[in-house]
Amino acid sequence: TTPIRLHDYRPPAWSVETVELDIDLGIDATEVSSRLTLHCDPQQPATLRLDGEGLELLSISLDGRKLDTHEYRYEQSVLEVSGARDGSVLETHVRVRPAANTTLEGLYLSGSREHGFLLTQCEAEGFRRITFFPDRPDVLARYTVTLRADRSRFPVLLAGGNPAGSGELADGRHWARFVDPHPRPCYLFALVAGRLESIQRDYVTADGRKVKLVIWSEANVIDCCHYALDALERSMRWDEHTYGRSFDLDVFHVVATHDFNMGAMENKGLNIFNAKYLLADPDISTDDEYRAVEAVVAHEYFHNWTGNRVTCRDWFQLSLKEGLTVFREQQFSADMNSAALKRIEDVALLRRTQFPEDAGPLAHPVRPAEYREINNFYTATVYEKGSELVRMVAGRLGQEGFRRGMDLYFERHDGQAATIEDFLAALGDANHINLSSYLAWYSQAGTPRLHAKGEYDEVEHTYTLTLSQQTRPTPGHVEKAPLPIPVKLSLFDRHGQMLPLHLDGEAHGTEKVVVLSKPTQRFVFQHVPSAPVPSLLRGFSAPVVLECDYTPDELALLLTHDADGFNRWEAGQQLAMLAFDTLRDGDDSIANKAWRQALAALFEQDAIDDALLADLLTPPGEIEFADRQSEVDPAKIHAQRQAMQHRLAEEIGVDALVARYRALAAHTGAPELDAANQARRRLKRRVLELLALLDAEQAYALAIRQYDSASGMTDRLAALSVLVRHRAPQAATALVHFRKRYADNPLALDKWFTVQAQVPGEPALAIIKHLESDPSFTLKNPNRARSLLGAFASGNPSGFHRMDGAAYQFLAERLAQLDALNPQIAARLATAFNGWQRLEPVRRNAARQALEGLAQREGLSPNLSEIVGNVLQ
Ligand code: BAL
Ligand code: ZN
Repeated sequence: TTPIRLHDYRPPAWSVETVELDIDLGIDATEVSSRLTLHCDPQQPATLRLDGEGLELLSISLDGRKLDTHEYRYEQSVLEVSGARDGSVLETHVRVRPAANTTLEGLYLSGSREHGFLLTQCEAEGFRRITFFPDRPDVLARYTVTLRADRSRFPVLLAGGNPAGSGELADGRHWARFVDPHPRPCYLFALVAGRLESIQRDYVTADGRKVKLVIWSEANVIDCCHYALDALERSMRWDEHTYGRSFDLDVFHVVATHDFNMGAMENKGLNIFNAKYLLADPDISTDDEYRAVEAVVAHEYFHNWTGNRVTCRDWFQLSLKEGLTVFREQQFSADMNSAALKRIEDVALLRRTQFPEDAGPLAHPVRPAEYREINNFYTATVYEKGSELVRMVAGRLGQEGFRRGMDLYFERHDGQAATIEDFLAALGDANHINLSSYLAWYSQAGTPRLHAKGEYDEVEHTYTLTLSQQTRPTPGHVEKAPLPIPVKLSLFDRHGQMLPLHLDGEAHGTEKVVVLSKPTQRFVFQHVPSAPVPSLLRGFSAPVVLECDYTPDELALLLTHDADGFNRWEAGQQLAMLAFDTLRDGDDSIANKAWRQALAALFEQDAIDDALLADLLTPPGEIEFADRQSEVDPAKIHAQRQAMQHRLAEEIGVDALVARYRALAAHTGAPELDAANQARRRLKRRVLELLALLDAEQAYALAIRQYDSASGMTDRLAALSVLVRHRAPQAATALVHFRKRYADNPLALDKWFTVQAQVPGEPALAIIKHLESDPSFTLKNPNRARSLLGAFASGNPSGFHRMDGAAYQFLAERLAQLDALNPQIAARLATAFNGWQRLEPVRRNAARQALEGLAQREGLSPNLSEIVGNVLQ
């Protein structure tokens, strides 16, 4: 296939003003009648062409006249119709086969034939699997949707928009109609039909509109939807308060399904969620999962304005809605929970997922210049880095300025399909600032390296900070332009006190943002009484890799004294990196001592929030360590990281660990969700993990007791995970118990697979193969496939990267099988191979062989072959 290029964008020759869909639902066959009123752009008269994938065309007519076969052509997923003119009405009648659809795009069946329900997923290009349409986001139309079905099999019929009638039909059938007054792109179309239960609540918007909020799920889990309903209400209030945006339909439906490719989908008025991000219950959800539910509910809701009311002109602009909506969710979650912990979590995620993507063969700009398969571009770069770009701009404008800019963005582009230029222009115009220099961040791949060097002049009492930037080449792009990099900074004296900042003759308090926009710049601070320790990139003010020649003592000082929780953690992470780099082959080092001694001191003081302490006690992950190396040996990284933690545990000491564990355990009986209880559970888990490195027997005894007495999933899973990862003698019994206890709970069973898939090292592959024969394992369910194969290949480096390459061959085989069912998920799991070029030679050769073998297979989907082809480059 030839790539689609941003450069080639043309407005649509044909657009659609109104869509009337009449859908006759059945599990095996569903018939879709569509009536489109068409508009032709007089500037570019062309034959009418509509997208349609795998549709069985039953009849077609234009302006009321049935067409003869020579008047249209349906080939290679395009329907060409002759004779259409501006104002024409095209009617088509097609058949689709939901139960046979394993791609989970378009219309498909969730669950069993007997009990399951029908639903849709259209983003990015699934609508063309339901009916013929110009399937591109810049065609906005008004929708009227009528659903018809057997009442006993499909008692609930839902589509996006306001309800506009329902009634009975002959033979036990019924119908329901929905009208959406807001023009929208077809990727936001959705329907749901089946036996579902609901909970609901009335909501009155800030502008006085009554809205009914309804959450739907299968009957057995409806009790797990209350937390999501609360989170939805919090999100709605927050968006009204923070951005002045209210909901705009009479009813807002949210539906949970266990069969979903993504996390959730923001269909207008009918959000559909992967159950993993909607259901919440102490017995099945960990604290992290509760926060994820809140975050995803908010994210999808916020899309109603950033994505739906203002949508994307084309898929290259995907980050216009995704980066911005991730940013809005991050703001919301920071307001609802601890802002520092949220920032730590998000930066850790960025480093674990986006930095490796940006440093390898899959690197692409936040706004890619070309793609073959758009589904492959729902990436950490478009989402997470995209959010960081919005954050930089928002930081530049300040809270009020950003709000002004967003107001203008909505005012200008409501009801339109916009671009990233439009977004930056609105933000800039509202503040009389030209933000176009930030566009380079959107078009240039790769993580910039920010080099910082400080020099203190004892005579002049000046501190000169020299900042320089460099971005390494990415595939196909060698030359890199300098970017505007906002660096938020403070200076500390050697006692850990913040110093007042004087720059260019002006006082700036104790924190200041300087913007590096050239390859190198110098910033001279005056009236600095003594050689300072700079705290740079505070709050992670730009998505870059900071290179600064800190001494271990300087980092230990920041780790101990920085008042900002995020930066404190960051100093600890940098110190851990330094410690790791100097811990060669088991030898100790000064940096290592500094790291563990500073942490042991903090542990003893008991003056830090428990959750922050837990995060401080956690060194960067294996993937982050690997990301800094030019020749990666994952087994060695694992061993070295374990060794560091072992020394840390020794430094704290068995007695202190056990005492702390007991103190925390005494307080964490009930599974309450407040911050203090969550924090205690987080620290308790970390303490248990450290103890397991030092005194396995005692740790296992505590773990099994914690497992048995746990009143919620957080404690239960933490205990199980310690036992399983260490292959403790008690692990087998606990696993059997867990398997039985949660036999009917897919979300809990996913965790059972994942915890075993992440046993480090050599044993992992055999465990995976054994688990595949569990009757509940299936490649057909994306959550299940991810819980085993994804957790192994992407979340267990020392297990996946075996010297003998057997896991590479194994994954390649599974990817080929999965590809035949669900190309999107196969392509996503294949990204586990990213970074193979930097493996040490033995593994590198083995990975290459597996990838080449996979690439040569017949009949791979465009999704999987694009990823495999790119990774192999
Ligand atoms: N739009 C796809 C799912 C999400 O980002 O919300
Ligand atoms: Zn989104």
